[in-house]
Amino acid sequence: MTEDNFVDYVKVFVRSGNGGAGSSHLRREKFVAKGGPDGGDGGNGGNIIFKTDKNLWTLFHFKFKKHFKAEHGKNGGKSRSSGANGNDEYIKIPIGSVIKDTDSGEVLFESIEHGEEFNAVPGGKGGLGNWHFKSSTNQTPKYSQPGVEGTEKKLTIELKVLADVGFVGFPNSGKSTLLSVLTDAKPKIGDYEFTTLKPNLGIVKYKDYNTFVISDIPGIIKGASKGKGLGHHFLRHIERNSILVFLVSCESKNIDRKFNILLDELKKYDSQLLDKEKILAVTKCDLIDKEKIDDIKSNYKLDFMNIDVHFVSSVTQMGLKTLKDSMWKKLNISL
Ligand SMILES: Nc1nc2c(ncn2[C@@H]2O[C@H](COP(=O)(O)OP(=O)(O)OP(=O)(O)O)[C@@H](O)[C@H]2O)c(=O)[nH]1
Ligand SMILES: [Mg+2]
Repeated sequence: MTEDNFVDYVKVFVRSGNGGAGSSHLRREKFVAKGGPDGGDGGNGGNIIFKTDKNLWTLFHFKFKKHFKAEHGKNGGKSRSSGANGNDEYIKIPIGSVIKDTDSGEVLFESIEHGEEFNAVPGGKGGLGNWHFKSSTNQTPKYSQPGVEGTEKKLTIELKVLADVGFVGFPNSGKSTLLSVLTDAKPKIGDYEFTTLKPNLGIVKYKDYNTFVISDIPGIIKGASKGKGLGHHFLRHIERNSILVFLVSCESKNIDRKFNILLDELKKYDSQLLDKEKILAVTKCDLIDKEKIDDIKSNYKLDFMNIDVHFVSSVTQMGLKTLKDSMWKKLNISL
């Protein structure tokens, strides 16, 4: 998936169908002296229905269509014939979409499973035909109800990536490179900060038949939770990850401190993120020798947090097998 195709935020305009009007028809037949009221009911307007589809991965399809209208209900007819209901308008969304009312910000729906439906805007009800209003005092009512108008809404759709494992790290820490060696993904890699501007997803094949999904998000820096760098906009993508892998480059002077900054930024965004299973990967270890690795090991003070620490290199593949084992094990604990 190229970055340009990764659309994770859209605003759409939707309108449900108007209800059809009830009919105020009076029966007129040759041999019936006083034909009674026989106007049928109007049909209901079509609904705006969102449907979750596991074959969609992004909101890219909204790039070209942002206005959706459901069909109006048909008017009622004579002989109590009801007007047809308007067709519903179905809008497909990927799993992990959150639909909000744009004006109030209220969350209306979160899509979790394939096939789920959400009626975001019900169609207007059809009006009743005149025969409903017949009474002892009014045998031939000419009154029938008009249909209720459809409703217009502005909705915002946000996509939270539903990957099993989320990569979290400073810019340039090697997240995208690691994604590219562990999975089939081909993200952009660069020797500069903020190479990744949109999340990337990749699928890991584990021991013959198992698979899991990793998401790589843009780098996080101190102050990200206050909007620094690319800000915290992307942190919502890791809300749904089962486990988090933190990446810190072995070139960092103080690995614990860097790790703690990352934890702190996450905590400021949403403290629940820290309840997830965590792994620390010290990256680019091909750049240092074994002595330096031992030195780092004896200096860091992470043991008390019960964190699995892995020394890895995407270049030499060092530590990647045990990192995969650890991700798989933690995924299966947290499921
Ligand atoms: N020597 C060495 N270099 C690496 C390794 N992994 C990544 N790099 C280099 O580090 C730089 C940054 O790599 P990226 O994978 O783009 O880093 P990132 O964390 O995705 O960066 P952002 O997208 O900017 O947040 C690139 O020049 C990579 O070639 C590694 O294992 N060893
Ligand atoms: Mg990157």
